[in-house]
Amino acid sequence: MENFLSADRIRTRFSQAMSAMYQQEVPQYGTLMQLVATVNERTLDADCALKDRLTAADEIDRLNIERHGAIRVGTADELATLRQLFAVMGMSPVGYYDLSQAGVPVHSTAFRPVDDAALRRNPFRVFTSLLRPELIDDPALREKATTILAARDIFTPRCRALLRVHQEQGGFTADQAEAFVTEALETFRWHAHSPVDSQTYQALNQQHRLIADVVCFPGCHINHLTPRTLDIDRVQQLMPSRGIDPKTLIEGPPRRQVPILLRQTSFRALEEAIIFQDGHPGTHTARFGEIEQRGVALTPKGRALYDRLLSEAGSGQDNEQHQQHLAAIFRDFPDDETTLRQQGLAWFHYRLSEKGMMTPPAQGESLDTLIAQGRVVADPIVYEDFLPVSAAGIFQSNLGDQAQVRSAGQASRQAFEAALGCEVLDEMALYEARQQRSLAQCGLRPA
Ligand code: OOG
Ligand code: NI
Repeated sequence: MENFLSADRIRTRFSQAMSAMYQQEVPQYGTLMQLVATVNERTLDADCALKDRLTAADEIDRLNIERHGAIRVGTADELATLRQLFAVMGMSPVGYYDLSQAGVPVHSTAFRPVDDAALRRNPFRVFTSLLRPELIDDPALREKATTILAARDIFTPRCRALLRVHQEQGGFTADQAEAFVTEALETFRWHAHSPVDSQTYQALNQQHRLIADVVCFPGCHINHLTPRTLDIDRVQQLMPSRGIDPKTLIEGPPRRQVPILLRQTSFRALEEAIIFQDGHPGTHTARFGEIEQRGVALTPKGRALYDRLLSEAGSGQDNEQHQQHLAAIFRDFPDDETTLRQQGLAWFHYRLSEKGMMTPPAQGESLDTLIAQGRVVADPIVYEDFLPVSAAGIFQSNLGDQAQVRSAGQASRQAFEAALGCEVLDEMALYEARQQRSLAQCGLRPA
């Protein structure tokens, strides 16, 4: 049916509606967005090479609409329904993240678009965590949490009905898509009224703040949204001047000539007033804002080097010192595109230049020669995923810096996939396939 709205359009409509709602709910997020837009503009003005680069790679247009969000759910049914909801927007579950190692009783995936064209249009991602009730030690409390979760439906009846329509029709008309965005948004809205009594909340909160956050609300409120910045150090520096209190450390790799993976920082979660089911007033700390700077995706070899250097560097108490220390440790990580490419540390997208189109690659010509002659251009492939160690650091925005690290169960990817109703996609396979496709399009044999 050609009069269906594309999944890309629905995703963009949804991510815009989500952003508008969150700016209303958490005005500081709007302030952060403005700051990011200003810094991005200045960075591009000051760096023509970067601007040309992003323009040529078709990255400029997506910059200001680009963001990710995060949610946490309580049951397999909720996760499986979210899978259908995000599928309508062209988003698939990619990657498995075990956060229990960092003392957070959840495991997660990222719903995001996967094909090149969709990523170019709008790479909106939602980091989605599933509570692991088996990590609640007290059996009575575990039972209670499970009962509360089983009784709620975080989706509106109309949303569920529309999901069925989508499955039958294989798409949405413009009107149906509009209704769907409105209904789907309800699942992610903040509720100042908790359907549990204050005692239950206190008990769950004492087990772990995240458990209370998942169990004690009628929906899975969006807990942060994250615009993409071109200069995270600058935004971190400027946040206090806009009345925003950033977390201490920027997570991830240090600042580099060639940015790799993902650097992130956030502001501390707000203390918000809530009313419990028994009428008692209270507060809940869950929602914050975050920024991210994305770099090139690493191959398994590059990732292994990243993981080794990151763990060697450890953590710190002061951002400036920590960044200097990181930079020193990361001297062992090549910092120019040619070496990253030749050593197979990062993924690249290859394309023919105008010269290359006039004189296409012939059999036997090496990639290095073609690049040196300016006939083939290698653009870094942007990392579209998340980092478990950084994610654990971001969860702390919620938990306070002195958060308790607790022992945790085994990673359970199978249990997560059973709840989801399908396997998660392997992000490395996706990057590799993209690189291979681009080589094939240049008329080159995959490396
Ligand atoms: C998710 C934290 C992970 C990120 O950017 O790494 C995340 C959460 O707090 O629910 O969003
Ligand atoms: Ni995030």
